[in-house]
Amino acid sequence: MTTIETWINNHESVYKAATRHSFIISIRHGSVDLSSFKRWLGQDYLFVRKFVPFVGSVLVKACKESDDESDMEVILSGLASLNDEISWFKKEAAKWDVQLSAIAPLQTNQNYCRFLESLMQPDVSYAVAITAFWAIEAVYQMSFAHCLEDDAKTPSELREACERWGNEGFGKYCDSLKKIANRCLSKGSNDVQVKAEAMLLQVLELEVEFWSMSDGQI
Ligand code: HMH
Repeated sequence: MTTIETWINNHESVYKAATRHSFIISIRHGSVDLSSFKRWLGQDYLFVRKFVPFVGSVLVKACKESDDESDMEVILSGLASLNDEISWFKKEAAKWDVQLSAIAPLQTNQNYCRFLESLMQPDVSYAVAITAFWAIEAVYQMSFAHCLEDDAKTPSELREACERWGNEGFGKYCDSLKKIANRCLSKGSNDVQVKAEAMLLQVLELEVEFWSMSDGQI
């Protein structure tokens, strides 16, 4: 078993809470409250704007610390898709009459963004940062792919959002990130492994809270 597989098995309940949250299940059932979807849209736009510099910091760490030059292309493709994502959020917000410039980050979103900032510090190793990057992307991939399964009743006007993260190409990209993370972790010291596992748990908890915030539960 890979390091990440072992950790997912060890933390199955929080992994499930993050990837099968009631907000996602409500999209999949077609019962989602549209005000929740709009709240998610506005808050996630703000999150993604903070996620870009974090991914930039992972790219810088890869250039300095990676022993495989192909890592750069994978991370760069992630940045390219974030560029498309920002345009998509703007277009989607216009479609739903959500005024992005008027939105302030809610507390849960602020907490998550502060966590991203802490991971941008130079003393955080590449192995820890790339594991966080994979986890953040993988939660969205797993969640939204669930809304596109054959028996899902996802409303047609929400399918495009689900397809952004639930499509096969995004799945392959997440697999590439996972492979890089596992390679770095297997070469990492015990200290790096302990830090990375704790960080993975924090990501999963923050993702659960982000969904709950979107759903208006907190
Ligand atoms: C909160 N987690 C959150 N927002 C996102 N857009 C992603 C993960 C994946 O990009």
